[in-house]
Amino acid sequence: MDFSNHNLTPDELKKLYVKMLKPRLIEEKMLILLRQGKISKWFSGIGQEAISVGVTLSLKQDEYILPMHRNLGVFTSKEVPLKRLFAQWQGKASGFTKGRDRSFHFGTQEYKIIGMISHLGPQLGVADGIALAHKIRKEQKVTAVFTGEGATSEGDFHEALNIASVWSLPVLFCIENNGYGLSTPVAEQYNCKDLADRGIGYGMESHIIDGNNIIEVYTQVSALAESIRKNPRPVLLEFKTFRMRGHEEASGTKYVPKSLMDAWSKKDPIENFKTYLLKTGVLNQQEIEHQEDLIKAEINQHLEIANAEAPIHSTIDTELADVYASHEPNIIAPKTNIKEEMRFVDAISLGLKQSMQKFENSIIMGQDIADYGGVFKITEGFLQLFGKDRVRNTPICESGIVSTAMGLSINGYKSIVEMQFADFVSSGFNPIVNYLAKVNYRWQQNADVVIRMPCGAGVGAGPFHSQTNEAWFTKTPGLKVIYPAFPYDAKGLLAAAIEDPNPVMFFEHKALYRSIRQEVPTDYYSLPIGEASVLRNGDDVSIITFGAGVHWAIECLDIMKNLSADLIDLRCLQPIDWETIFDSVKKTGKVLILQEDTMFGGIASDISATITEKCFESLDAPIFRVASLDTPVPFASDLERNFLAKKRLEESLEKLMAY
Ligand SMILES: Cc1ncc(C[n+]2csc(CCOP(=O)(O)OP(=O)(O)O)c2C)c(N)n1
Repeated sequence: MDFSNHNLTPDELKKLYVKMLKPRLIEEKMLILLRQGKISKWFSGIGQEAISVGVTLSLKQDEYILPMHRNLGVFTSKEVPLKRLFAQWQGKASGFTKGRDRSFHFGTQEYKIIGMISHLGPQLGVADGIALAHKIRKEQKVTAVFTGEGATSEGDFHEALNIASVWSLPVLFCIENNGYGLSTPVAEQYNCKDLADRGIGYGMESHIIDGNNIIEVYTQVSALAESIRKNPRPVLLEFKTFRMRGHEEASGTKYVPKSLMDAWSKKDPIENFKTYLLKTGVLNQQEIEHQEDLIKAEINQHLEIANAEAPIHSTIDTELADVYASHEPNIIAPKTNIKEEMRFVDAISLGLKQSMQKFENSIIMGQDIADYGGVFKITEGFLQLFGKDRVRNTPICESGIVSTAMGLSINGYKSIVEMQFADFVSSGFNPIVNYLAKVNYRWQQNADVVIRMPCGAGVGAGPFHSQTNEAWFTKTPGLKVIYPAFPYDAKGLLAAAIEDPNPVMFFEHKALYRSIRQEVPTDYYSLPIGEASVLRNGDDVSIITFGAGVHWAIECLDIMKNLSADLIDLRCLQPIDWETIFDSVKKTGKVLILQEDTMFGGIASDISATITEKCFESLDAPIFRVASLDTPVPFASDLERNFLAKKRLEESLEKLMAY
C-alpha cells in the first residue's frame, strides 16, 4: 500500500492515524461486551475505518454527513461524546433517541450527522434535499452520503443520483464496496465491474478510491469537496474495501472464501498505515501505545458513565407527545371581508400561492408543475411568480423526491410535493411512512412536508388514476391527514398544513376540482386542523363522511326530505374530531359512516369501532358503513357507478332508519 503520495504534515498524519484508531478500539471493546451478553447486536466496520474517517475529516464541521451502519468513524471523527453513543446503544435517555431506536439509526443537528433508516436507500435522496437547500442559499457547502454496494440495487439509489445530476446538487455519493451485502456477493448484486461506472449513465463525474488507504481517501475527497464547494455538482465515489466480519456479529462469515479473507487481512487500513508512520519516523512505538492507552481510558470512563445511567423510564403521555413536533397553530382570519366565488381547484391554487408568498423558505416540487402548471393547472403561473429554485419540475421519481423533501426540512425549508395523482404515491410510500412519519418520534427532527394528493373516482379514470388511498396513511402514526370537501375548507386547511411543521397528506378530490364552487375569502387565512364541520343538524341519524362523500350525502338528504340528519364533514382524518362525532351519536342514536374508499380496512371501520366502544349505550341500531366495493376502481362508467359507495347510500339509509 502506497502512502507516500501526499504533502501532509506529520501532525496531520498523526491525526489521521489516531482518528482511525478510535473507532477500531471502540469496536474491539464492543465485541468483548457482545460476547459477555452486555450488548445485543453489532454491525462491524473493522477494516473500513479509513473511509468513514477520511471522508468526515474532508468536510467542514458545519457540513452534513449521512452515515450507514458501519460508519462509527463518522461519529467519532465528528467528536460525538462516547458516553452519548454508549447510552444510545443501551437505549438510555442521554443517547439520541430516548430509547426509541437502536444502533446508528439517529441523527443529530448538533453534529450535522443525519443517520440512516433501516431501509438504506432513502437517505441518498435526503442528502439531495440538504444539498439543494445549501445550493439555493448559495452557501458553498458539500453534503456527503454513504451507501453500501448492496443498497445501490435499490431504486432510491438511482433516483437520488439522477435528481442530483439533473439539479447539479453538491453531493458526494460514497459507495463503500465491501464485497458482500449480508451474504450476497457483489456478482449476485450487479453485473458490471465497477459501480463507479454508474456515474456515466447519470452524467456524473465518478472516481474509484482505495478505501483502505487513508491518504488516498483523505487527499482525494478533500480536493473533491473543495472543488464541489466552488462548483456545485454531484460526484460518485466507489471506495474499494472489504467487510472483515459478519454482516452483524451473530451471522458470521462462513460463506466468505478463506482466500478472500486472507488477501484483505493484509490490507488492513490501520496496521499498514501504522507501519508507514513507524518507518518514516512520524510516530514511534511508545507514542502509539500512549495513544492507545488514552483512547482506552476514554472508552472505559465513558462506558462507566453510560452503565451508571438508569434505564429509561417513559409514560404513554411522553411517548404520544413526541409523535408530532409540537405546534401551537396560530389560526389566522382573513384581513378583509372580500370574497369571491371560486371553484375547489381555484381555492387550492390561491391558498398555495399565498402560502408560498408568506413562507419564502417554501419550495414546491412535482412532475410537470413548472412551465406546464401541473396536470390540473393548480401551479399555473407559479414559475413566473416564485422562480425556478422554488417551483421545481421533478423527474418521475416519487420516492427520491419525498426523500429530497425530508432533506429540505432538515436544512431549513418547507416543501410541498404534488403527487401527479394520489395513486402514484405508492412509488413514494417508503420514505413517507418510514422516514417522514417516524423521524420526530425517533430523534426529534420534524418533517416539514405537505404532500398534495389529487385523488378519487367518478371521473372514468380506471384503477390507477381513481383511488382514494387515505387509509394507507391514517394507519401510520406521525402523519396528519386532511381531506376537505369545499373550496373554503380546502384553502384554509392547506394554509394550516403548510404552517404545520409536521408531515401532512393533503387529499384533493379531482371530481370536486371543477364542479364545486363557493364564496371564499381572497385573503390569506387558516383553519384549525382536526375539527369537523357539522353541515346539517337533525335528530334521526348521524351521517359521518368526508371528501366526495359529503356531496353524495347532501344530494341524498335533498331527496330524502323527511329525514332529520346530522351531517358531519370530517375535513381531517388524522387527527380526527371525536368530540363532534360522539356528541352527534349521543343525540341521534343511529350512525351511517360513508367513505369512497373500498370497505375493508378503511377509516369507516375504525370510526365505527370507536363509536361502539365509547357510545354503545346511545346506539339504537348497528352502525352502518357504506363504502365502495372491495375491487379495484373500474373504468367504464356503469361499472364505476356500481363500484362507488354512492350507489348504495340511499338504500342503506332507508334500511338503517327502518331498523
Ligand atoms: C429495504 C431493505 N431491504 C433489506 C434490508 C436488510 N439488510 C440490511 S443491511 C443489508 C445488506 C446491505 O448491504 P450493503 O448495502 O452492501 O451494506 P453493508 O452491510 O455491506 O455495509 C440487508 C440486506 C434492509 N435493511 N432494507
